[in-house]
Amino acid sequence: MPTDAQEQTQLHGGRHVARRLKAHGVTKLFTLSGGHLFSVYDGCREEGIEIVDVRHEQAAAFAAEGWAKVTRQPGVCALTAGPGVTNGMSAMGSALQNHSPMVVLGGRAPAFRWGQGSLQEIDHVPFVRPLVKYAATPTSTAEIPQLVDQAFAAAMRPHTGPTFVDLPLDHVFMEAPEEDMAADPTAGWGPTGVDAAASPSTGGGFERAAALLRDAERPVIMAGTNLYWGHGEHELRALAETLGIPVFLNGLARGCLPADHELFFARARSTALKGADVALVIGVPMDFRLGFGGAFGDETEIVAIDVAEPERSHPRAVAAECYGDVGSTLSGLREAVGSLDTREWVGTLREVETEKRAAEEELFTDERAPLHPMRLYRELAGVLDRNAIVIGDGGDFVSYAGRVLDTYEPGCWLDPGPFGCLGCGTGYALAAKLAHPDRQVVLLQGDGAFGFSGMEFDTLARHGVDVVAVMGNNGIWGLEKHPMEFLYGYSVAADLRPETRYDQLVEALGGHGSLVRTPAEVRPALERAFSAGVPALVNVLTDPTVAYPRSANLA
Ligand SMILES: Cc1ncc(C[n+]2csc(CCOP(=O)(O)OP(=O)(O)O)c2C)c(N)n1
Ligand SMILES: [Mg+2]
Repeated sequence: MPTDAQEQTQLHGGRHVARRLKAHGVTKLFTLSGGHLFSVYDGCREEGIEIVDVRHEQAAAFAAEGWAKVTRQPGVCALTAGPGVTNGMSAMGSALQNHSPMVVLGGRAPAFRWGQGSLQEIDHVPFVRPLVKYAATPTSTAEIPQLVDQAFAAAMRPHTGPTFVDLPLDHVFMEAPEEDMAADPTAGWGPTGVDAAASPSTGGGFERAAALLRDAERPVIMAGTNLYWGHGEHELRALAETLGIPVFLNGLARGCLPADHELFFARARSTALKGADVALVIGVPMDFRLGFGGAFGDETEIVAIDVAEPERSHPRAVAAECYGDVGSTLSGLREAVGSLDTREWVGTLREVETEKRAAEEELFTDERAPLHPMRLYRELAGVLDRNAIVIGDGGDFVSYAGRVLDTYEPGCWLDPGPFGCLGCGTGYALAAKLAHPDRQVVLLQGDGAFGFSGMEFDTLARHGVDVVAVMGNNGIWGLEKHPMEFLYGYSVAADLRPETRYDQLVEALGGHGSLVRTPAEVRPALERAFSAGVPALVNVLTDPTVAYPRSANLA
């Protein structure tokens, strides 16, 4: 007679990993091969999870982050032991600061040999721990599923973010019974960034916020990335429309109110934030992007609203704080305040906005060759669909895009975020197009940025991912060269080769490439790229004397 144990199906550790991924709705695993990961691949193959292999682990990890950014679901990558994991660390740092939920699986030397000098042996946990919300190593095959579940739960709990589990070779190749693996995949997590347990629309902070808003004459909303993770866009719009509050957006919140909405503003930002009597600062830290709080007026009363308590203290005093489900905070405020008369305030800001936009017209129609980036973006805007996903990876070239390209839907503007890691773009683009194959995915790349991950055009070509990249090729590290010259009167380590044919590189890797020297050539080149059916690079020579006018660089 067989015993109970003999009747149980035995599955190897990699299969158990894959079964948990599947239980969490994962459909793609971004990776680069390493023997430590073979059983995970075998498990994914059995469970129907697509394996998307790249040319450098940074791209696998940025693809996982990019997947999260465009789906609001956790992205997953598998990085082989030692250098595979270290190569993915920039993306972990990026995801931590962007609050992007992702699960990083690491290969690892077999536990029974730890300390004896196995190939690629190193203890990852101590050095990834500061970059993730959760880092763990199973001590047996049977422990694997539970740790994977915990990694998903931690990634999805507000503040959402990256998590890490490494898989010692012996545990992940050996078997354990199937039934020991029962764990609740949904334990502890709801929709991204929504903490159902926290109800912020009551309590002292909320009452104070409502009272401030009720008396406001010049209110503004400044919203950022956590509004997106917290699924707050509908309530944001309802609040803004009901009370007539002008809205400014940054990070992943771009598109949470369409750029052509009558309450959306961008150019009038400093006038509005400085002049506001009450500012609802939603899902965005007062970091360098908001001048550490100095972007607002000295007298502006700040109401801080977020998906969870902020990770660091505010750099200036705030008048009220509401942490928890953002949607219910915003709907609560709308109901508590009822109505406001902001017509004069909104009218003033609209005048500023219109005037500043009109002043840009000259550069939008600039005929110079090499091109001004603004001229290029005017042409690009003409061929972009409303739901196009635009990804920025570069310096000044991307700063111009952030200023002049409009976003109409959530999850349509991906920049590196405050960690500012060049090279994130190809991974983001790979994931974005795989997640949304029917939409335009446009990667804006500096010529410097291209160098970090240009080989991923091979990845895009092999997987049939027809992203359109548009390069601002100024032959320099523009965002560094101009400030260094300003400070020192000269620059070093700031020049690249002029007119490098990155388009030919992309062609050699199986893509479509074209070189653009004049404004008239832009539109036809873009149209060819969008209809190429393969990944494309439009290599646009841009003017190296153009420096993005910025007030702060490093602090
Ligand atoms: C990984 C990484 N290395 C270096 C930097 C510093 N950095 C920020 S912008 C920039 C220049 C980017 O040059 P390019 O992509 O050509 O864009 P441009 O400014 O010329 O438009 C550099 C080197 C960074 N942000 N990330
Ligand atoms: Mg450049």
